[in-house]
Amino acid sequence: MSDCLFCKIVAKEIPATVVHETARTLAFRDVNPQAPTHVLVVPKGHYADAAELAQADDGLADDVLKAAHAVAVQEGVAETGYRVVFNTGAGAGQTVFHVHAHVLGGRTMTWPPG
Ligand code: D5M
Repeated sequence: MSDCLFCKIVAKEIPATVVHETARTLAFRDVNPQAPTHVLVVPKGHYADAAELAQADDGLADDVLKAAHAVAVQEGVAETGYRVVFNTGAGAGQTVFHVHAHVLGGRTMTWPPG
């Protein structure tokens, strides 16, 4: 999508700090980190949200989840615990409508989330 921020990051039209990449996913640091590790994992193709990603019938959701775990291992937070969050819909706080998994770690997480 030509006007999608994360499509532009995937296309390298907008800079980002990329930390992990596979054939179908890209992971880069969040510009407004909420934890010592805060990385966003996106599919390179455009899906608006987790609901759309869940309907992609080619294992793409698996790829995103596996990339999220690979990022957690790479960042050194897999052992201590990390959180994977898909804000889905404006009412849940989603602001960028290209699906992304937030990978958060490096601090104690509280529950329930706000
Ligand atoms: O999360 C959207 C996230 O995207 C939010 O945590 C900020 C982040 N963001 C916004 N612009 C950028 C750029 N240019 N690079 C990296 N991260 C960015 P949501 O769940 O939609 O609220």
